[in-house]
Amino acid sequence: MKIEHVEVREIRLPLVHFFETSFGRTTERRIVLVRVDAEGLTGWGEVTCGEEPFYSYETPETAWHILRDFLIPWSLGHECAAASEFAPRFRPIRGHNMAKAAIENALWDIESQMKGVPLWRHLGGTLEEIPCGVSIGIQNTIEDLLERIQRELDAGYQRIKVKIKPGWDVEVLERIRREFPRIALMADANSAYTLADLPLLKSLDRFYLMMIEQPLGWEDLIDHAKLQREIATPVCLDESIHSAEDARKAIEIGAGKIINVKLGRVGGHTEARRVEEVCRSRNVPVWCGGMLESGIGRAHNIAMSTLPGFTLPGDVSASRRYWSEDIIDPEVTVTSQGTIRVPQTPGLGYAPKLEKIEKLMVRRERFG
Ligand code: OSB
Ligand code: MG
Repeated sequence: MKIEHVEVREIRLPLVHFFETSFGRTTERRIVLVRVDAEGLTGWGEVTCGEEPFYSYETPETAWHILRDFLIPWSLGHECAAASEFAPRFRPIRGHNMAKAAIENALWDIESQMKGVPLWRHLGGTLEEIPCGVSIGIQNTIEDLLERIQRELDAGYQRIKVKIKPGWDVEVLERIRREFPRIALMADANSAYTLADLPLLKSLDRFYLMMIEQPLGWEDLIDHAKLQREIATPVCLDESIHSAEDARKAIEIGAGKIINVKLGRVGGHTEARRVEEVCRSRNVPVWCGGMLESGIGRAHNIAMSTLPGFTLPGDVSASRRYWSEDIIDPEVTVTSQGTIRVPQTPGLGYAPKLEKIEKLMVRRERFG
């Protein structure tokens, strides 16, 4: 496979409802899309970073820089036998996994088209219907949150994740459990606590959550291991896991019992498959996390979620929860059972709406 052209674009996409985590509120996404041409075919990838360096250090600006000055020059014109061979080529560049993933995932898209199979099958996926949950951000009031939970349950979603932070935790979970005693419920803290909060974190055991996601430091494993020894609720790691090696070490020291896999955070499908393998061989369940992706990133998430280790509902939900109109055709829809049926056509299985992308675009750069 030889990369002939690469095009990087930034689009602005307003969310239908703001999304708030412990690190801030987003109302409009800035999304960098990467289009790769190789072997007469076109593949698409998405940089999944936030607008600000609050989830990780990557931003649309850092991704643009790393793509333009390193990843694209290192890719153009190079011959490689498989999409999976690009990860080693990018290895000397430290970090910047979300920028790397955008190119690599576009190559996986192209490679699956070359083979004439759906991307999910090419990745080794086996599940043709994936279980879906939703991630609900911090709301203005608890009443607003309860109402949103009811709406998502009515739509069929299989589990509810809520965001927590100091001051929006115990009382919120108390109210949710009073209203919805039996639902599959979990909480994501996005690193808002420290071990000094141990008594509070321990007290959350009474809400019998499926898991608590990334309660402690964004790069920490050690304190998460200490915490997991003290609480009954399973710890799920998100921010701290950047590779299969991180996953192995986390499991070895008992830093958590579940891992959230995000394609951007681990650098693309090649490494995501390794994370899945490390976890599956150790009986650690994984699920697919979300980064408020447009349809392109969402389609890649769906493909990854078909790998056999993805046994828990992911944060992969319908396009309409995020956008008045998505940039792919068809949009992602969820069945009344809270599942997504995977596409059966070769490649990504969802076609980018080129005219729509053009309209939303604020900058573009072409290479090669
Ligand atoms: O921690 O999982 C997270 C969104 C942005 C940044 C981090 C996270 C999230 C979500 C949203 O929880 C998941 C989604 O609906 O895409
Ligand atoms: Mg998270």
